[in-house]
Amino acid sequence: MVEETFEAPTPKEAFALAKEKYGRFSDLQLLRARQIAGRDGKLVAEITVAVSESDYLASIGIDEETELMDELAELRSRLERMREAAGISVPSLEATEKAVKLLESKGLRRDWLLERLEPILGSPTAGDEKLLLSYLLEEIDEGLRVLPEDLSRRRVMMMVGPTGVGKTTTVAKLAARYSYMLERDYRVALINLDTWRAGAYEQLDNFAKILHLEHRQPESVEEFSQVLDALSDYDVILVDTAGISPYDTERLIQTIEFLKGVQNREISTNLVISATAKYEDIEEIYDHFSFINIESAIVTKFDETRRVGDLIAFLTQKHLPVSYLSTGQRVPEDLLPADKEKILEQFAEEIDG
Ligand SMILES: Nc1nc2c(ncn2[C@@H]2O[C@H](COP(=O)(O)OP(=O)(O)O)[C@@H](O)[C@H]2O)c(=O)[nH]1
Ligand SMILES: [Mg+2]
Repeated sequence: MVEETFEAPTPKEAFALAKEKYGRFSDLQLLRARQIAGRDGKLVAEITVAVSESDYLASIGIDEETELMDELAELRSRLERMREAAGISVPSLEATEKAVKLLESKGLRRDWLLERLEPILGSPTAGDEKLLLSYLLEEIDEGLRVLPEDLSRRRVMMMVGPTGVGKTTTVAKLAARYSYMLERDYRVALINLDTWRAGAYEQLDNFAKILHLEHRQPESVEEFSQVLDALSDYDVILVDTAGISPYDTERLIQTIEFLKGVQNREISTNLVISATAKYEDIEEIYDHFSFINIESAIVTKFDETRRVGDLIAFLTQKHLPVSYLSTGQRVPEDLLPADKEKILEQFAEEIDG
């Protein structure tokens, strides 16, 4: 079977594209459907179908014989390229392999590394492990993005992410930061959408009382809209949500409903992820939230690990900017606006050590 993915503004249109291409074939199978945020931030629906190899070839106007010939020609040219490479740059490939292995062992992804290395293979840099590493560090530097703090317009900021990652703590830190730690005091209000966990409201409410912050807990989408309207004078509204594990569809759907049901305000969503998480886990969480347009990542528990390769791999691979780093449990001190240097320095140290 051959898998093929179709993209369109809606799942229906994406499926129509697949049917248009393979409709005359009987064994079109729908494998997956999901919505993803495109690079421009717009939502795109993605549908993956499976068709038999012969249908696939027929759909692109190739019968099996021509395909075989093409494959042979491709093999031949690949062999020639390999022979060429073997003649001149066997040692340089060794250095490349070493550098890739080292960075891979620190959490970076092989695919990503090889993609970065492709343009310089065969150059003198590729023959020197040290040069290669500094080249790759620069690539990481370029790939990492930071979303600068911007309070110049009124904002509603929602935290989403798994349970225990530090969403509520981050809301409290940000509330303190915005209301009295910057050059200007901003008017901050809090909204709790975590109606699942007993005590979720109280956890934040104690803090809200100390800082004299408005704190609401709407029970429905309509009420959420009304609360946002009522709080429209506030500079920043911070929204805390229930922790959602990848297996928790019910909560996810409710959070999405809250988010999509609101028409009166733009809400920026921040995915809160732990620096201690493994690449696959972060990716699973990210995919899980693919129905939501994520504006930035807030990285917590930066103090709990020296190993930041998985985090870097995830952020660069998904082109997701970081907005804040949380570096401990203390509220409000342990929070910094995201800083590329800090992440890179830690990574460089790890490579040296
Ligand atoms: N070491 C460390 N602990 C943190 C950090 N952020 C949050 N925590 C702790 O993680 C635990 C869960 O935090 P909480 O905000 O309730 O997570 P939530 O379930 O996502 O709301 C608490 O014990 C926090 O003190 C951090 O940056 N570093
Ligand atoms: Mg919480």
